[in-house]
Amino acid sequence: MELKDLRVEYRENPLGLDIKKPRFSWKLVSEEKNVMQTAYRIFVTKEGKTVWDSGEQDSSSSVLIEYNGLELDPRTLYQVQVEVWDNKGNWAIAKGTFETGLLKGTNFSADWITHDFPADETACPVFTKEFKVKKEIEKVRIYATALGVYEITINGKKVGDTYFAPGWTNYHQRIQYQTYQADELLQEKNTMEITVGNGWYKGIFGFTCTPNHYGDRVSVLAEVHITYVDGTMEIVKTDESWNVTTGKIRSSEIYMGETIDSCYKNENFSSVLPMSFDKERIIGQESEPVRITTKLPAKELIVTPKGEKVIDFGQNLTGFVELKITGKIGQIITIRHAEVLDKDGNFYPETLRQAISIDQFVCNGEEQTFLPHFTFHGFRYIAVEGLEEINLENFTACVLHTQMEETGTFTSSNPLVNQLYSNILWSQRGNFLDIPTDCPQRDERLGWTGDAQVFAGTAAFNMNVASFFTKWLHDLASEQTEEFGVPHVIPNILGNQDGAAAWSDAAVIIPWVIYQTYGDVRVLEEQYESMKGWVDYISAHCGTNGLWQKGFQYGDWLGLDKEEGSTERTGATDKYLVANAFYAYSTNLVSKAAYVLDEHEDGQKYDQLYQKIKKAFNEEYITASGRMVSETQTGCVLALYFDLADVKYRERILKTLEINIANHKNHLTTGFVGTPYLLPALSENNLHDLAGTLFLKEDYPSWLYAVKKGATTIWERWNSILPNGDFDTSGMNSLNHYAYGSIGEWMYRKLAGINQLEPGYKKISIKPQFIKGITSVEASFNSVYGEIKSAWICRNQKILVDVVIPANTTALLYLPEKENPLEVGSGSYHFEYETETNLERARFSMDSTLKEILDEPVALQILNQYAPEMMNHPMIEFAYQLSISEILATAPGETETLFKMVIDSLNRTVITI
Ligand code: RAM
Repeated sequence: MELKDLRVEYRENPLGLDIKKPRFSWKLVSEEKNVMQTAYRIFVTKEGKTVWDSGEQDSSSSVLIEYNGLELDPRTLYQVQVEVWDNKGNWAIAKGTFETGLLKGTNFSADWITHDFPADETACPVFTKEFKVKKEIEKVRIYATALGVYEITINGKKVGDTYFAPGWTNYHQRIQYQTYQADELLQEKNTMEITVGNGWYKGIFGFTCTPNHYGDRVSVLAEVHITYVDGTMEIVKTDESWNVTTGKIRSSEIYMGETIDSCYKNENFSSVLPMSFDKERIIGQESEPVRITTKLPAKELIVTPKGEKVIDFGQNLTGFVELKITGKIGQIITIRHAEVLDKDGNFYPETLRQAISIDQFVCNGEEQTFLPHFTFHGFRYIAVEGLEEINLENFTACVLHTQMEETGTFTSSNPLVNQLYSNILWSQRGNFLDIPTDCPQRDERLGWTGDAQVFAGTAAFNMNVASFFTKWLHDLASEQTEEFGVPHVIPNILGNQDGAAAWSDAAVIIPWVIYQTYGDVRVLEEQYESMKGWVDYISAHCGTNGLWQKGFQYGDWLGLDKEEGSTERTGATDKYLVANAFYAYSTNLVSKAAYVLDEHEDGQKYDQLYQKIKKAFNEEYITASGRMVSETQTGCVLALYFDLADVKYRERILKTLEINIANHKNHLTTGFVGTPYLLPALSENNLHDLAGTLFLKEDYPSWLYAVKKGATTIWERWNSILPNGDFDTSGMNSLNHYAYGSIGEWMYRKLAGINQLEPGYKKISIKPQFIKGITSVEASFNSVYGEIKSAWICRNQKILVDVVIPANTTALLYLPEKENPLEVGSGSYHFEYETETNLERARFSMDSTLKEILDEPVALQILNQYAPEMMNHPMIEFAYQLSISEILATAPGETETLFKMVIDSLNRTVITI
């Protein structure tokens, strides 16, 4: 047995940790089966002296164990040693470190400094200081933050490799500082520069593209702590001795892009001005920083019909382009960004709305590498101007996001499904840039609570999102109104907002997801007031019937079931039905959280409230014979999945749902709110086959429709690009919007069958559920205990299942087609047995639409050959969305034989599985 992954607050050997009671986690790794930890002991030492010895604890806890020793000192390195014993008589040890930051309460002694440039100056200020180092250095730490976004260089070298520090928080109450290790950067004579971009603090942001959301002057605060070998220390800090000038970054805005003039030299240094900004708001960095996590080479050079020189990176992404070039002095290269080309193949930046996203580089005649600093773009294509000849090797797309550990994998026998999975992952990468944003490209990029809420479950499979969401939830709580209403975007720059269902419910649902995924109780403790407050807010807005039926709601946002021609975005489901479904759901979660926190009185109180809401919900929204007020997919799904409908109504509601789906020819109509629960509700109510049918639909509207249209990220709308190649023109059409990626959770939980029976996956359930059309799945989730794997193949009358259960956990294995689950401990398991099941799917049937069939080029060939007159028939376009059986109901008999033949030969030739 070995110990791996010793973590302090989810991080490996963290630097600048600003938590008074950090928590330790580790993983047991063993070749043996059924391994459980029987005891642990943690030592924490400082300069060889023990500050905490947990003593030998007979316990299987190995996740998030809280430090309980002497009070931690700021800026201090601690050694951690964990010893573990297992039930097989083994002992193992792991060692690590953490270094504390300033520790909140220990304020910066530096001063905030700013400049007095005229208001119309767009160039980024560069704050500078020269200083000497006289003695031999042992270590150097820099603690810094800014109002704006900043980058530090020492002697021309960038300090650290992170971007967009200090990150976006509710600056009215919280602003993070960062800690950097800079041991190797100092020389005898040093120049330190801190460049500050407008960022979220002062920059142009929000729908209205207005600046100064938090203040109209950027500012910086920094301390360099130099420890010498002789034990003495010196601090260089921002104060009135610094100078300020402007530098090569002549303008920079997150939405608008950046201009770097490498010929620009400014020797006009002026004195800095003091700035007053409450230092009490300063907190340590809470989540992982933003970094360039991948670089993608340029794939193809395209000259568009309009003559634009366009480079395709093959992937819609968030970040910027690095350009290597030896240009002429003063030569200007302009890079514009777009997610997509239009149907004629021209550059199409419309999805960015007013976020013009233009980077400009002015060359200095030397060999140069240009890289923006304080802007990011959502793009797959760039249009390049100012270069006669384009050499693809000189262009690289840098992918930027919060650097979270990727914890999930998923592959299947179906390439379209694999592409969908990739699209979900890329939309998460693209939108987890310091805060969870709705989209990364247009003049929005806001922390919409609803989007984060619906996607959180999937996000937590794909990546370790514990610290990321913890930080954001702290902001959420800090932004709640006096009545505990939750704004719809966090951080909130949209002004006064009251609560809205499913959006504001992020306050309750996301902490619960974090607790369930990582066994993290602290997030519940810290958010408890916020969670309860939100539910109490709703209660205070209820009528005498105990239901919330007034005020603004987003309903089932972008649901397709609205009336024909309606421009309403809230879907057809009664908005208050949605609101009360979430009211009930959140109340139930608050009750559960209360029990976890040993708040039994609250637990009972909210449970009673939950029962009351359920009763009122049934009275208001379901008739005595089981009809729902909104017989929409979302209406039915919420009533079933949130377990709201009385048992006596469930069967009828399920039937209603089934009929609704059939009426839509097995297509979904759900919006943001219903989509995450649609397939789970079917799978959990004996309609898993139907869930599979919906999941694998390839025509509009469906998940795979976008994939077939070439999507490399998840679209905001089911119809972001219409079947004929036109774009949605509502003015709200992002091609990188993770909300509908919420299907990822169902893929992990149902297709791969990976579920937790206890928080943190201390007890696991593996229950793969087959669907027709997928003959194999291989998925894994790296839980806080270690990697869980579930893989299956069902082909040629054989089922093969491979499962890996990490040490220190147990699992229930539900093998497909076997009656009783197996109870197992850790280890790798392989099963092989006979089956009659055939998952190979005849993709086309008489129920397929003409469109679906014609999308296969072979079908077109066959039809053109045998029935050219039909293909030219004026009604053919009208019949596109009709199924073959529907067409046949009105068409002459011999067409039937023809279609049967086409379908048969298609099923023989196109099946890829
Ligand atoms: C749009 C956002 C977001 C959604 C809100 C209600 O502007 O893109 O996705 O949550 O509206």
